[in-house]
Amino acid sequence: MSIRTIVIFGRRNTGKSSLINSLTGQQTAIVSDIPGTTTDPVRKRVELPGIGISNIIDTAGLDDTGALGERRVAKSLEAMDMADLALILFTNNSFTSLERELAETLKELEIPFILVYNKSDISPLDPELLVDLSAEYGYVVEYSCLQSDPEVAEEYRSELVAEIEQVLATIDDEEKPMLDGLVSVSDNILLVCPIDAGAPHGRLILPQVTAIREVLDAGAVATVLQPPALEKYLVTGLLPDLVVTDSQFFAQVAAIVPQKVPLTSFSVLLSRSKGPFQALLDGVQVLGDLKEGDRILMLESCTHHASCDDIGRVKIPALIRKVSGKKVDFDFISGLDPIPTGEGRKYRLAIQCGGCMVTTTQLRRRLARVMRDGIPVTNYGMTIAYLNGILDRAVAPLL
Ligand SMILES: Nc1nc2c(ncn2[C@@H]2O[C@H](COP(=O)(O)OP(=O)(O)OP(=O)(O)O)[C@@H](O)[C@H]2O)c(=O)[nH]1
Ligand SMILES: [Mg+2]
Repeated sequence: MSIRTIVIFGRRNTGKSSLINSLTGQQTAIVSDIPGTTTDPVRKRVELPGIGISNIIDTAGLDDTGALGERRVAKSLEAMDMADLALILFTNNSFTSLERELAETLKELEIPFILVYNKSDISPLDPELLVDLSAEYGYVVEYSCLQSDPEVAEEYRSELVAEIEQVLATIDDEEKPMLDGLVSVSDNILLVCPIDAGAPHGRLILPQVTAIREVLDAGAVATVLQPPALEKYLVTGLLPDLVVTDSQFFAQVAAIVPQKVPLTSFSVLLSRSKGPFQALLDGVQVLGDLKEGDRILMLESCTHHASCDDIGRVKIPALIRKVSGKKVDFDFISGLDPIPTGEGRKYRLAIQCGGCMVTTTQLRRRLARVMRDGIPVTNYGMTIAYLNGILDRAVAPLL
């Protein structure tokens, strides 16, 4: 199982940093009674009993004010993109619109969360509030970070950790294999892997390596070649059971591979194993209805890879302008840089790269954030297939 990330949210002074220290039994985070002690999100790698190694992200208080405070709040909220689980800390029997809005946002982004009532040693949780919140959100864990009695402290800790463990166990974000259901024993899977100027030195890229490994695991045969060798290979009459090509060569490969041979691309496969497949498939249709001056947001998650960079920044924009015949504008966001929220209306579409270098959770979270702003999303592979008029063929093996 991948390492999980837990993000702690709450107002200033609710004890977010203290909670990390209490859970880990170490003074790792700076704590003080001055509101605003934590200014930037701080990530700690911790070992939690029963859960194992996890990342915990401490954030600045969500009630911070002033120009700088607002920037801190925005930074805290960005940490949601990393969250497998969020803890909403509140104290003093005060669960207001701030906490409610936070809970709403987390629900919309499908991030599970646990309400933690801290400082219960000072003021116990009001039984009526407990009933109300339990009815609305399922459960509230009462906590106290400042316990002189080690046994009581351990009781608090183990109850919260048990709840965290339970919620994490319900998360199902394991990536499906790329070739899930597409390869059987003895199949011949042909992988078209161009080694061009953009290819990394001396190695293949991750989706290619993953596909080869999955073919071998299935007891099938992987045939790997570059586009120029394809025609010669097919002349042998040995028809593959499936062809997977680099998206950039989709048009050329589709023209050569006989219609009866299933054909798809690495990027389309990734859109199924990682992404919200149907949403990406629906989103690509926007390309058929672009208007003059429309803006498209390009999301490039793997900045290290020169060829992705070139596809996202140069080739796809050029192809979209050529096929649509419209003057379309593009904005680019690299890596895991924040996506501007609330500016959705200005984009007709967002196009995500294959996302081979980010986790499924990170990819889905980012796309969910974009979709929440009302922007349809699709990805590089579907875009290239659509613009070449071969989308139906590329997704057919996956339907
Ligand atoms: N009595 C009591 N005090 C607590 C508890 N948890 C934290 N505190 C105190 O509350 C104050 C704030 O704690 P922090 O952990 O710094 O709070 P924070 O939420 O990280 O605050 P910011 O970083 O400013 O947003 C400190 O003085 C802590 O010692 C608790 O459970 N009970
Ligand atoms: Mg703090």
